[in-house]
Amino acid sequence: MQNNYYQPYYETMPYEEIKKLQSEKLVKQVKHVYDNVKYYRDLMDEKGVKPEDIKGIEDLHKLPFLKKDDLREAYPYGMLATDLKDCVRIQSTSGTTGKRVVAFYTQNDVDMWEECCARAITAVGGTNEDVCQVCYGYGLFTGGPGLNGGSHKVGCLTLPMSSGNTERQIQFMMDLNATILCCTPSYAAYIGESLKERGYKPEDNKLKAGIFGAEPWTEEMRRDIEKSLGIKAYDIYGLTETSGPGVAFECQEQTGMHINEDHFLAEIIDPETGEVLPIGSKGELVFTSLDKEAFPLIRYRTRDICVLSREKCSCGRTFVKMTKPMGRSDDMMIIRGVNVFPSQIEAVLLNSGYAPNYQIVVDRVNNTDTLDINVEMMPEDFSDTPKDIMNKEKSLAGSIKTMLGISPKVHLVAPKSITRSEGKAVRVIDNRKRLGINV
Ligand code: DLL
Repeated sequence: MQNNYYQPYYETMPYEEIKKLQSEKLVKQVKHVYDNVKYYRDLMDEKGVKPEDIKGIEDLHKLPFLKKDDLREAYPYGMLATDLKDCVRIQSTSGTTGKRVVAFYTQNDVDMWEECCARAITAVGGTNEDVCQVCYGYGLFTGGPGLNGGSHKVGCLTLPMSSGNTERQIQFMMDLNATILCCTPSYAAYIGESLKERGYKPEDNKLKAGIFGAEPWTEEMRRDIEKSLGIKAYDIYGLTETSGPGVAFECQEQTGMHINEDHFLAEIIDPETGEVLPIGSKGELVFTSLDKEAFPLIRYRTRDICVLSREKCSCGRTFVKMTKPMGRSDDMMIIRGVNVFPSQIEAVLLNSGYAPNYQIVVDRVNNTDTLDINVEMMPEDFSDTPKDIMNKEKSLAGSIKTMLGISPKVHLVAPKSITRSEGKAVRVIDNRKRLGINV
């Protein structure tokens, strides 16, 4: 494959020039945020830093971090840096009422985000001759809208499928000759299996590449997907807070994801101390969005653990590369593409009159994540008939589904049957680790 760039000027810019560009943008962005976002101005004042102290990226370390809790505290408008009338869109993190982060976009923000996705599509060989099937979820989740916009910018014929309804996905894929598939890696694996079950061979479809992300996946999974669909499978990374997918993307080398450094300034820090670590160290990824107008985040702690590398890439891009996330520095799990915190499940249990004695068991079966929650019955429930217990399990599963957006299997177990811990309670057993997935 040739070296395919969407914006070659930026994608192959010498590093010295990228640094210069980042410095100029950072100085402006810090002033924009200080002038318009009281929440962050207070954090800077508390630290004794003024916009004039930031003369370039070498001063970045002087600025305070932002965390997910800050964004929740500032919900909904506390981080907004423009007039609401200048905003054209919101997107939101998966999750729950109360825990949601709402991100705002001006038209320029949407354009920049879609260009990042267009870079990712072009990097896997996408052109205006391609048919791009987008089966990430549409709506508040950024996956569908982001790749949809990127596909338009490239000029692909875009199939805005959203997720689910695999029968229809396969029908459109085959009838309309889709050449690029965008979805979560677990859904790609499932589509591969479903094609096989229907008697299709990998060479029967016209797909050439897939752009898969939003959840952890392994090299083994990549090989399986590539085999079952007869394609090259590429990784894509991003998070709602910094726009969505396309913050980083893989090129033909498939050895890590190039971070769109002209828009996102990356740092690696020690998650315990906050100390900035040298390139090549494993630590928490922190982003500063250099161009975002409505929802610009400075030194935002992603909680994703990874390593950055500046080794020369055969694709000609000069942007720094990040490894796949190797885990998280908080307790967030990604289950069927949805971000889940154990505390959300605990809140439902407590609200429903249960004691906080529970265990969450996550696994991946046939490439689909499973979520089982064992909850101790209250002593007064113990005498209930099996039918009563089943009804209670169903009702609790319904409340948890309302909170998380995904359905768990709830199992009410005998009082005192969940092992009590003498130290930190082990609330989560994530069996996906046995598959080598970095959860
Ligand atoms: O998952 C955005 C996205 C959509 C990325 C489609 C790629 C493709 P959130 O729902 O806010 O946004 O979740 C962000 O998902 O902090 C990571 O922990 C995880 N994540 C995203 N991409 C990857 C990936 C979208 N390629 C959180 N590999 C991030 C592993 C990923 N984890």
